Amino acid sequence: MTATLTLALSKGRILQQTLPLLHRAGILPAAKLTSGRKLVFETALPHLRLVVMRGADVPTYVRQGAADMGIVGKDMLLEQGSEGMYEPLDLGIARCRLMTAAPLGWQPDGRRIRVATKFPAVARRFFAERGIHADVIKLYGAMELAPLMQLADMILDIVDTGNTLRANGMQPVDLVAEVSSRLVVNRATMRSRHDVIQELVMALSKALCEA
Ligand code: PRT
Ligand code: MG
Repeated sequence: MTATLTLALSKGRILQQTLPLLHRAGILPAAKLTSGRKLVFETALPHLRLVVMRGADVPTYVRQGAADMGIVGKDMLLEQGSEGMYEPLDLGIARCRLMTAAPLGWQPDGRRIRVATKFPAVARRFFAERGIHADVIKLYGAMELAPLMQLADMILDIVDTGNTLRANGMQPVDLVAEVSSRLVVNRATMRSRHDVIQELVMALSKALCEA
């Protein structure tokens, strides 16, 4: 009797793009993942269960070993760090970019730049590496609002089509990082359950090739 492994899934748009991948990998949830209030799901595989949670919580669960594996955006890993985890697979889904952006026509004037973002650690690192003095302002909602309201000069946010920026009179400035969703594995689990994990990684990479 082998202990059950837990795979933590990020809900929202990552989950939508994870479902076909799981299906092709033969990981079939016992109930529909996207409806109802259920959070934990058995699968057709006796040794694997799925948990659905906020993407921002996945690294914490996997780092602590409360979940053995996770599927999460690289943006979250860059913000929270990958300590205690391996990142064996780039799933190539939910692709986007972390970018800085500013109102059209905005020019730095030598003063400290105020940057609004949901990714303060990424922002501090990005500006520090460039020797730019930036005051980072952590926000939770629409970043585009901050320059409109003179709370910030720039933002650092996720950009996909650029439509959100354009609709608010802003333009991308610098690429901070390319983002896609990754499979992460708790380091201790990787050692103790190497065979099962390897099998799962293989099944998922095969599913990626078929995509
Ligand atoms: O509530 P919260 O937004 O924090 O999370 P959520 O549970 O709603 O998750 P969800 O569904 O928003 O997914 C978030 C994850 O998806 C991120 O961590 C990324 O890894 C990935 N991802 C991929 C995206 C996008 N594409 C994306 N376009 N996350 C967010 N966006 C948003 C972005 O915030 C911005 O407002 O889309 C807007 C930009 O899109 P364009 O096309 O207008 O440029
Ligand atoms: Mg969202």
